[in-house]
Amino acid sequence: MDAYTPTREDRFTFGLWTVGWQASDPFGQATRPPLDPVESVHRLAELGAYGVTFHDDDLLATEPDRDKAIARFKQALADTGLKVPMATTNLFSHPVFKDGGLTSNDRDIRRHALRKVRRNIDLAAELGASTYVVWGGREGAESDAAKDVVAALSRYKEGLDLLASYVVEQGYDIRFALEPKPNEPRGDILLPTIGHALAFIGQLERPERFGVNPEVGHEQMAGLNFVHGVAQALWQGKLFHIDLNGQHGPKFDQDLIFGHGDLTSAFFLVDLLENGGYEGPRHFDYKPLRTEDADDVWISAAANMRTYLILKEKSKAFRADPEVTAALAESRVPELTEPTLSPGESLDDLLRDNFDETLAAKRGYHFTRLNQLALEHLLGVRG
Ligand code: GLT
Ligand code: MN
Ligand code: MN
Repeated sequence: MDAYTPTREDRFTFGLWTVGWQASDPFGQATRPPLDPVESVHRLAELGAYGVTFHDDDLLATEPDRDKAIARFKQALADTGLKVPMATTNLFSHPVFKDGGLTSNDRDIRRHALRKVRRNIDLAAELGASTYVVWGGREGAESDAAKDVVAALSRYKEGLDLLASYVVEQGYDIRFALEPKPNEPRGDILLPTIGHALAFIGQLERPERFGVNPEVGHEQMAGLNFVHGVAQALWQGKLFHIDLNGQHGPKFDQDLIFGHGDLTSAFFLVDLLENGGYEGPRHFDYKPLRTEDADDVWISAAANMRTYLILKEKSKAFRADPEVTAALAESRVPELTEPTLSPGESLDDLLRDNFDETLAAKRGYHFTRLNQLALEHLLGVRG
């Protein structure tokens, strides 16, 4: 037990598919045996997690009988007190979804996908989940000839509108969180970034029921700044959920442990989440490395939470440091929160300003000093 030991109040959650990943990849077979979801629930509870999340199919990892699998899962939740804040549907593993689920060219498959989501939404509601994630990993194409993207977006909207209406009709306290990803497994995936997803939500019948579930690595695969994307989602009141993990720049989706990729970005992300009004669970969507054995899996799960808590402490120390406060002021960071016009002022009033453009252009912002201070906090040589 130390200051970085997680407790339920930290609200850390894990997908069953994360610790349960058997590590088969396009080039090699599984390196770990299947993991019983019941064991995952118990191990995560012991490590201090708050909850677990799941795809419909994850529950069937070691028990093919759906009713039995659900009963065993429920018992494990009751035994440990672990919550299920989020659930989702697997519309990507089965070969039937090779051209997508809600946007497959095949109409029968789209109807099948809707039935699959509907059934798992019922289970999600029963287990008390308030967020339903939609990651359209197979909703996309490899060839621009193969997909009518305009029609696909209409079908995506149709499917999501139907599901949102269903949730409202049933009286479920569930909101949807769209998870963007630029590519992999499809060559190009629909709703590739946070920005695309936010814009798409505005076209839905019930936009208030939809937000985003951004994932660190997915935005970084697209070369984008994850902290900026999350800030915009927060600003729009759309950060319903978040997938924390690590990634080293634009390459295949690494799903590393949180902080094991771009650490500086992870520091500023924790700082934003802790101070920017995000109240949802801190959900880890990572993959234990393929090189790791069954025991290492739990070391990796713990590492996600520990790293988050260390960064949280670093962020606190950064903000409490008087030198940082002074540097922020010298960099005029707080000045940006001031509206550009004073109350009652108009554009005409600006004409009366006595502004010296040459002088203003000369002033430096001293961001280097500020960034170095952040880095030194992160490296543990201050505070
Ligand atoms: C899949 C994907 C994740 C999504 C999950 C939700 S499953 O592992 O790589 O990013 O969050 O469907
Ligand atoms: Mn990922
Ligand atoms: Mn994810």
